[in-house]
Amino acid sequence: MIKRTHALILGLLMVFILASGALASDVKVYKSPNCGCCTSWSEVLEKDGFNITTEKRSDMQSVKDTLEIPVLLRSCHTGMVEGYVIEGHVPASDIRRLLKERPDIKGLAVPGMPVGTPGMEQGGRKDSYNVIGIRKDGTTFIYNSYPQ
Ligand SMILES: [Cu+2]
Repeated sequence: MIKRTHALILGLLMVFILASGALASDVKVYKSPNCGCCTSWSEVLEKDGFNITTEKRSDMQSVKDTLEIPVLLRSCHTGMVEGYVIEGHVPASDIRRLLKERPDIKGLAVPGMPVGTPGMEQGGRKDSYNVIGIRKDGTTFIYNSYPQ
């Protein structure tokens, strides 16, 4: 009887863990202490339902070196979600699609800091930009394009 109760509790725990995982993904954000647009991007993701933890780093280039983010694709902050690298102002919907489809790639990047990306709003101005997919061998492809 005790064993059955334990099994039931374990089962409920598993359901709870799986359910909470499906609801909110944890994003670890590396940013330099004074980066305002990095914080704005984090807030956009938070509103979209992601759990954000921030690590302030004054050596962002070495963070990107360690994660082997191609130099030409670099931006301000770097995020990590479920093993994927998210470089720069990548829209939440593209991260959701990534986590749903789970391609065997390194991650996504929006190089530079285009105006109109999430966290880079400036009035109504929206520059056109691509979300770049980074394969594990460092080659790239266009994952999505804006405006749509
Ligand atoms: Cu930025």
